[in-house]
Amino acid sequence: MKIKNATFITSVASRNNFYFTDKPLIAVAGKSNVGKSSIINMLAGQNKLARTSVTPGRTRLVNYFDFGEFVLADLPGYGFAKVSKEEKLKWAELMEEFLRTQPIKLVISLVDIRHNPTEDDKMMINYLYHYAIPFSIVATKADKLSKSKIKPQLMEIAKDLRVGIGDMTASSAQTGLGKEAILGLIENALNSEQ
Ligand SMILES: Nc1nc2c(ncn2[C@@H]2O[C@H](COP(=O)(O)OP(=O)(O)O)[C@@H](O)[C@H]2O)c(=O)[nH]1
Ligand SMILES: [Mg+2]
Repeated sequence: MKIKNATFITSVASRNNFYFTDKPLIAVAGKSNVGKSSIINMLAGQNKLARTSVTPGRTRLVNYFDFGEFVLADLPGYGFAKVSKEEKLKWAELMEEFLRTQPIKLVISLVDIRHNPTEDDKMMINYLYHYAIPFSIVATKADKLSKSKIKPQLMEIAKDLRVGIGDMTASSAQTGLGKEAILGLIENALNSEQ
């Protein structure tokens, strides 16, 4: 699948304003700073479509992008240490409502390939199981590991998350590793009956 001209649609802060579209919906989830914006830019073949930041953002927004054949939702990041209990609750409410009500074809769930999944990562996967939403795990920042470490680390993460190795893809927004594989996952999801 080729992405021609992806564009930003809107940012949404409340479950009352989720964006409705006739196009299939793909979502990207993961903790703050894991590389959600970077992977969206990689898939789009653009540098600045989604903002990327060195300092993790606090904003709890769903950002929507039009990718032509589908709409991609960038979900608010989790696991940011400095947020208040209230903000965490707000995040959970927004996320649960999104996963429960939105017609999602696939969630691309990002984890950092260098680390074992956090409790928040596990909670995210539990949400996806709970709502029976198809998902695939993408392990980001693979350029930070030597090539020989990539496969063992993918297996380690798969074990921790209790998923099969076939549900894991390594990626790097720096080298473009994983781009075609992720577009393939999306294409399969768009072609599935669900
Ligand atoms: N080396 C490397 N750095 C990355 C990669 N993806 C993201 N980053 C960096 O990680 C930081 C957070 O990325 P961002 O896309 O903003 O994460 P988000 O908070 O999940 O949207 C930025 O400094 C990025 O440049 C990657 O594949 N490799
Ligand atoms: Mg981001």
